[in-house]
Amino acid sequence: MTLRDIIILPDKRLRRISDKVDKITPEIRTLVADMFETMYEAPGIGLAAIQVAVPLRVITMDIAKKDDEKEPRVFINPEIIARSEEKSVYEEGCLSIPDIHEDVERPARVRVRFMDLDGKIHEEDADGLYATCIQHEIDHLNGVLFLDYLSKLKRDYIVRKFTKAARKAAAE
Ligand code: GNR
Ligand code: NI
Repeated sequence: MTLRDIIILPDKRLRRISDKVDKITPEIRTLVADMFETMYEAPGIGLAAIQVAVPLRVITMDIAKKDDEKEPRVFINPEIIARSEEKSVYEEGCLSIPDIHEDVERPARVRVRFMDLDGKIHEEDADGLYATCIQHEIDHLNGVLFLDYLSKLKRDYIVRKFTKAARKAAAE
């Protein structure tokens, strides 16, 4: 397994729409193993492949509490097939936007269809943190960031801050 670099705002690749996986190849298995290593090391509760610069519809997740047993989950070509009317607000963060945490309102419950590493299709109902996280990750596959749900004022402020930091880092 290999730790991969996580790309950070304002990297334009975060706005790409990721491609469907049409076959579980050894490369996909390696990608998933590397994503788990990278996600646990960060640490984060979810990771989309585009965050390690791979534009494929692959997500890793583990929302188990810190001292509980690990619950690694893989979602390939995930789709939200139903959303609740009811909303919930959760304070979100993103490994590609470090140190920014803001409240985001999303559907409280979703039904998700996805493929596992054996090519088997599953459907699951998600609520709570699972619902928030799967929506956040599927957004990444569509080039959407949690920033997009904030006011334009907040979003512009955060993007500017990261753009300045990147410019400064490049000049050093
Ligand atoms: O680690 C993460 N925590 C988190 C907290 C609230 C809502 C969503 C997330 S996902 C984030 C990791 C990440 O950036 N995944 O794309
Ligand atoms: Ni994220």
